[in-house]
Amino acid sequence: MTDKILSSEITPRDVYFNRRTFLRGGLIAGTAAGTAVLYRSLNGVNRDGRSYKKIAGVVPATTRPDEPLTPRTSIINYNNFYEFTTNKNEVAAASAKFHTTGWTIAVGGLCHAPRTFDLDQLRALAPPEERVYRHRCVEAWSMVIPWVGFSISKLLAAVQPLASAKFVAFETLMDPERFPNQRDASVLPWPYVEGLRLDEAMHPLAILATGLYGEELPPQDGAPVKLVVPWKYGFKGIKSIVKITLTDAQPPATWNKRAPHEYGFYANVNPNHAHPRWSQADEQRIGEDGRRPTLMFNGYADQVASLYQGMNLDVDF
Ligand SMILES: Nc1nc2c(c(=O)[nH]1)N[C@H]1C(S)=C(S)[C@@H](COP(=O)(O)O)O[C@H]1N2
Ligand SMILES: [Mo]
Repeated sequence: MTDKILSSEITPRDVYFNRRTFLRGGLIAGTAAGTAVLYRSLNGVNRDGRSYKKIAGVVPATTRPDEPLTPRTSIINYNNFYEFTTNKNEVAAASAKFHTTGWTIAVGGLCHAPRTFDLDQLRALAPPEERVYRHRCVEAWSMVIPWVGFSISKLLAAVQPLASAKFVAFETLMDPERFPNQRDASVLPWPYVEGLRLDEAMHPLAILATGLYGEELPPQDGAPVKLVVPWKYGFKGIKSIVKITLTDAQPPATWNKRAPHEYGFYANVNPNHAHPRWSQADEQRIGEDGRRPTLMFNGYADQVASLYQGMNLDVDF
């Protein structure tokens, strides 16, 4: 029985980063700089040279996919975080100096008890739980990530949504001093925003993540707090959240606004609904050879399919 052991303790924290994946990710192979970066990655050194605080009292996961964890080194060195850079291999370095001092999250809108949380108050809402989830990027690569976090339902319950609240809007910090690409509106409209229907946000699988591999979230993964909705494409998982608002109308979502025919508001993982420019039928699991089939709702259909009963998933994609 492994019930009492964190998955992050059973699997080596830093295993070899898959070299081919790294190269495929666009690293300039053959250059001195490229070789140095690859060398440090192969040796499992976090490129920002920092170590992260272990989170105390993490409740081990009770269920997890029967698939190997993606090494921590891969999770923290292959990222999408356009506020820093659009190069997945460069986010770790570009975010190394990012700090979260004095961070607050304002929770308001259609609720009885709007409130601004500092990080201690946020963490006090619920015990930290390990949640081992598949992560499926819309670009057709995937990972298995041992997050630490808690159900967003705990946060929403604390502010007491009004009966008129139907959606939840999320917003990333806007600070071009700390997020250099926010000076360039051609990258994306800033700040990054996302949204969920209230019943989706209330689902127990939807979490606010404050850590991974038993440690506080590194900047490149969305420190200090990131949304994780494992049955949806990764872009719904908005990073570095400062604002959460209950609304009665569907809130704007960054990629959906940018290219509505390519990225829907729902963005549920669906192998039968191709992206206009590529198939979603299979995926590259980082660190694995070959491709594996993509699962409906990313493998969480038993838990979440009922949320979408009666909807046409080709229309509301
Ligand atoms: N603020 C913000 N959140 C973001 C993104 C981003 O560019 N900015 N990228 C998204 C995409 S496309 C993915 S796949 C995941 C990646 O999360 P990870 O780097 O922790 O794996 O973050 C999502 N959240
Ligand atoms: Mo993504």
